[in-house]
Amino acid sequence: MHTLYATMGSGNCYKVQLLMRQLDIPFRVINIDVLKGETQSPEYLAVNPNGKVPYLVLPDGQGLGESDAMLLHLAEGSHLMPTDPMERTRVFEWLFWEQSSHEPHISPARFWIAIMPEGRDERADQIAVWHERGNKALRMMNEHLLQNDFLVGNRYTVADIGLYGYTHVADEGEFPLSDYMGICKWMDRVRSMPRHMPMMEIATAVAA
Ligand SMILES: N[C@@H](CCC(=O)N[C@@H](CS)C(=O)NCC(=O)O)C(=O)O
Repeated sequence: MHTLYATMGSGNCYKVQLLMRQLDIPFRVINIDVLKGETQSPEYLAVNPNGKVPYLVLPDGQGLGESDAMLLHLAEGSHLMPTDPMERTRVFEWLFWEQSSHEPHISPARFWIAIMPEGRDERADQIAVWHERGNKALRMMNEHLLQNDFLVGNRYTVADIGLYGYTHVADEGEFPLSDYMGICKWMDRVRSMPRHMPMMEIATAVAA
């Protein structure tokens, strides 16, 4: 069985859980509380020296970091991973873009606004930059989704799961999601996919 080290409320952890649920891959979750600093404990650093979640331990005991590497590994050979070379390249393009131009702005803004609001005031300048850059990313995604039902090949793929992770909670970071009609309609389509489960429900279901 796969073991996922994860923290509640993280889009990076959620997307891996969602993919495993949708592909019916059995897994267990070990909760690591980021807010309590557990990612930096000696015990956790012995598992994952990079000190981040998610971290996936495969059935053969190998460990894997980076949420989007996990998505690509788990989706390989399934209906969620295209076989056409150019479509596969587009999947990589969206997932690399997610980690370089989307998540690094949306995730910290959400963290300091919705999860640790006591740290918000002292980060006002940084939050303004995250808002500017995050909205730039959302505008680009929105333009694409006004013309296409899904990110790659006009069907639901692992790229949609990767981008859904933080996009669907961007409003918690005060990104005006309702202004992005292409994204809103895409999120409805993602939510209508078989075995979809919301972030907090999946965390509770697996922990139970
Ligand atoms: N690029 C990594 C980012 C992982 C990451 O930043 N994880 C955060 C939680 S979402 C974390 O572990 N923070 C705690 C820490 O850095 O100690 C991925 O996609 O998995």
